[in-house]
Amino acid sequence: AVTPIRRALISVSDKTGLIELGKRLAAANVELLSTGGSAKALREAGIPVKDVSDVTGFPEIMDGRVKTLHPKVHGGLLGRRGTDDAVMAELGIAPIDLLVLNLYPFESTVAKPDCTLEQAIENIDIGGPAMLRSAAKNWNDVGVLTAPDQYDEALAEIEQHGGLSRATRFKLAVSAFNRVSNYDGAISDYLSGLQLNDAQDAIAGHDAFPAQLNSRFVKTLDLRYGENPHQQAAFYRDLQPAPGTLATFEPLQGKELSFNNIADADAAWECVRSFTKPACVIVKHANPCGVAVSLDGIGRAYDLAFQTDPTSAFGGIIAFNRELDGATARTMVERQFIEVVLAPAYSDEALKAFAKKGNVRVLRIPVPAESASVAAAYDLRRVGSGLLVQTADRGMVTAADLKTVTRRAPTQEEIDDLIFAWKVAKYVKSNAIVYARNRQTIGVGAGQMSRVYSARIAGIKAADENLEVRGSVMASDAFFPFRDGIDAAAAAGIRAVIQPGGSMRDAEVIAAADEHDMAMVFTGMRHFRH
Ligand code: 93A
Repeated sequence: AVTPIRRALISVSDKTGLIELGKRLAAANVELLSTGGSAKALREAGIPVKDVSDVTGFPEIMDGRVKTLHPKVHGGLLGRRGTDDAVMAELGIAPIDLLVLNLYPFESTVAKPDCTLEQAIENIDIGGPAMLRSAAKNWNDVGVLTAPDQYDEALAEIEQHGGLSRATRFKLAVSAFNRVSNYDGAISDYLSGLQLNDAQDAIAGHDAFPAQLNSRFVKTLDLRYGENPHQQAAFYRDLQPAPGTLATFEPLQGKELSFNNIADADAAWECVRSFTKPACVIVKHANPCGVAVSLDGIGRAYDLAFQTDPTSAFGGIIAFNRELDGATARTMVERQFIEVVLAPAYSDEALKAFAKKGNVRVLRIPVPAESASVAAAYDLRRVGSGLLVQTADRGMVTAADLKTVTRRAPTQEEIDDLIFAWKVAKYVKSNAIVYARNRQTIGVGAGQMSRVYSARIAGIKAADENLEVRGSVMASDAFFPFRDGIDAAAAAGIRAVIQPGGSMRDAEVIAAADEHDMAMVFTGMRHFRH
């Protein structure tokens, strides 16, 4: 059943396609009503249009805050043809058969980095969503368009049939409710984010978790497939990504990113940016397989990170926390197959080197000036039909937080290595064991169900690459439940250990370390990562 369209109300912020729409509706003998700016644009194009304020008999007031919130407008949209005819006639409410409306640009306004609260608030549309809801609720009699990309198809239908079909009206109503829902979600997320930022320190409290979570994401990439080729996938970023996070990347060259590339890139990037000195992190299958920090610069850091495990580094995701120079980039492309490179900046020479290997995905992640506050981020994980939500693991210990529990205290050199190994362990899947010496990973044991196996694997890796464990330190992401892990580490030549502590058998574990003349420090903080 096609309902004829005789009157349309046009109120659009995005004026794209407005004139053509007005012309075609006028040509189809549709009477046009419109709000301030839209009416002005139509009139200037010579299209006959009536002001909404003339229909309501009420001017637009308060800088446009109140322009369409009137029974003559909402009655015209909501009146049921047939049922409400008498009351409409009695009160002089003329039916409105088509609403063309797009909302104040809230999302794009708050996406601007310098957006003020006042600007955000002024861009909260009130009358627009109200009209969209009225028209969509009354979809049986009214058509509703919310975006310029819907105009053409609807106009063609109107021109051909004099109105919109029932199926079209229903589809458009659903789309209008979706638009309103997303719009309100964006407002709610934006304002909630401000509230959280004000209370950064209180975030650990449960206040951080609303009764209903409306996290909004915007699609930035359609991916070829998911974790496996038979899965479909896309990448969405937060409506307001925190500065310096992976989601803010700029692709500079390379093949399209894959699902696994993005997951690995996040691990590599988060790990590398936890270091202040020049660092390189190489990730494979979501785990760092080589990490190094070097005061000689990132070129040296890359060499050292690569040395840890060249086999795994093949096809790796490589991240740097400094501008990437030409010499390092040339070494990289000559030495190994690379999936993704991440850095805050690239020299022209570096970009030239990568250009020779066109497939390498080169991503730049702009890093905010220091001390720029990082928005509170939730860590989300789907389970069945539920969602596990926690605040992100921002815990980071410094030398001052370490508690020496053994007779021997770590030397300064050992402390530097312990902190380094601890930072790496935070990004290794549990159970995580990291051996390190001179700010270079010597062996990494990841993702084992028992801690002893992770330790054994770290040792095997070191041996396979002829890396000397003697004199290294060991980090463990969670406490040692028994002394066997310490005994095995001592046998391999480990001199100092960093771990959270807190086991029932801490005394036994400390005694083992003392027997081997090892230094052991407790962090009091655990870094499970699953
Ligand atoms: O400030 S409002 O919330 N108050 C209203 O009564 C109202 N009616 C329509 N914003 C309102 N609108 C919005 O104005 C529409 O959603 C549209 O985005 C915009 C079009 O204004 P103009 O035609 O003056 O450019």
